[in-house]
Amino acid sequence: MFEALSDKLSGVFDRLRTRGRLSEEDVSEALREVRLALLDADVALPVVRDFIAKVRERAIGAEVLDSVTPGQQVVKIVNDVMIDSLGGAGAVPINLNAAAPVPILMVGLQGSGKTTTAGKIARRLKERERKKILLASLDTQRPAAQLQLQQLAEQAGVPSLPIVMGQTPVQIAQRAMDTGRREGYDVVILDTAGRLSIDLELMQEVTQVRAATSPAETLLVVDAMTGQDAVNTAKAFNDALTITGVVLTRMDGDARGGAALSMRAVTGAPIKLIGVGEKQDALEDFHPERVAGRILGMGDIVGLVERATENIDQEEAEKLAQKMMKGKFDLDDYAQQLKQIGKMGSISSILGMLPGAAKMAQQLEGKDLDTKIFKRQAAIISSMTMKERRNPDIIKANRKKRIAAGSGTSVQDVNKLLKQFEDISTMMKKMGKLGQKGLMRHGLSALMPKGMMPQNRRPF
Ligand SMILES: Nc1nc2c(ncn2[C@@H]2O[C@H](COP(=O)(O)OP(=O)(O)OP(=O)(O)O)[C@@H](O)[C@H]2O)c(=O)[nH]1
Ligand SMILES: [Mg+2]
Repeated sequence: MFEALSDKLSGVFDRLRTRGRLSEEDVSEALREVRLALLDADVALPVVRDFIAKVRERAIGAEVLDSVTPGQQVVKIVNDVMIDSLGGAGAVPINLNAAAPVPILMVGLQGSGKTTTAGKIARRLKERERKKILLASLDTQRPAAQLQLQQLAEQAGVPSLPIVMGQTPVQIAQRAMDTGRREGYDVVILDTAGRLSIDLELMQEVTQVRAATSPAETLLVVDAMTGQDAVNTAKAFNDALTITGVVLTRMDGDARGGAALSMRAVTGAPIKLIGVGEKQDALEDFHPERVAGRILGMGDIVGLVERATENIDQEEAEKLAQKMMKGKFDLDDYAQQLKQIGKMGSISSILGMLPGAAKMAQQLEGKDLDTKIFKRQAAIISSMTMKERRNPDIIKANRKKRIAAGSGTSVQDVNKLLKQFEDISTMMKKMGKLGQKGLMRHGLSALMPKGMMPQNRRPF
């Protein structure tokens, strides 16, 4: 996500930060580069102009240029302006404030990801909010479309409206709402047919469905990979039917970021969710401040902690935190940690969320390095006796040879693991001294990805 843009901007910022003093000229030069980077990322021209003007206005002020760290200040201003263009602080949740069954209408061009997203939202509302969801396909364009939604509904574990051939989209929508009322559903998600381009017929169909159901949300689904086109599509849809929110799909691809950065300014509608893969759990809230952090290479620490908390056993994490604080962390605990990391997903995706680590993540990408290292390390530890795990100091040459043979690795690998473990232990003792607050302040960045997990609490 946003790698190219992030790379370019971090180059500009590195240069800014390392300068002691900044002149107006320096700032202008940096802004020229920011401008080019944004244009390259396919951000709409008026949005770029506005962006640069805002940053310039705030950055040229005497307080910034005369401050001790002008470079940092300028970076912060860019960060603030970027959060604004992405829609301001905080994610905007799906609006369910209406009488049940709450209708949610999915609209968008062909292949943008409406049906997939309908399934993802159904699953999320069911699992996270314990809502009773009904999925209904109003797609009479493609013969298999209604079956596709039925299958997705099965995967999500939610019911779908029985298929009745020959009904019009409006008739299906009405039947869905009737069923929803009669059977006590909380939410009815209406998936419409896409068209290759925005045409009168599509707009009429959607307008009629909307009149018949008064949805609480009209969610426009657009493909982030289409860049400027995504924004133009959104504008056209919004002009014709006033959308209430945008879902940007395929953010897992190499979308350049332009769509995300222009969407709010051009349509006025908030990006509510992003699709980051084909699987049903590949749906994330859109947090402008976190996305800005990722783009500017400052990392998405909160996202990382959330990912960790979703995947890590609460009790395990508590126990571990205790041990850490007391400096009693042994190789057996380390092996547990390796398992937890495995659950969190690939290391490159975790690295991508860490400040300054985006580049490293890219280098790792595709090298299949990810979990192999951890599996190997786990194998090494499992070849140790309990005594060795508790007191790694006793592991000398002979034991190393035995462990390497037992785990199908080399003595060098064993050494590497022991060294890494020692580093972690040293660091943890330091952290223990700093206490829990220090741990959070100094960041997970110091701990990850060597094998430590954050505690199961939000740092903020
Ligand atoms: N990588 C990736 N693929 C996605 C994402 N969202 C959807 N897709 C894929 O995009 C393709 C089209 O998705 P659909 O949900 O069928 O699109 P649609 O808008 O319903 O298409 P029509 O009903 O034909 O208009 C499918 O292969 C999906 O798996 C995403 O966030 N990331
Ligand atoms: Mg569809």
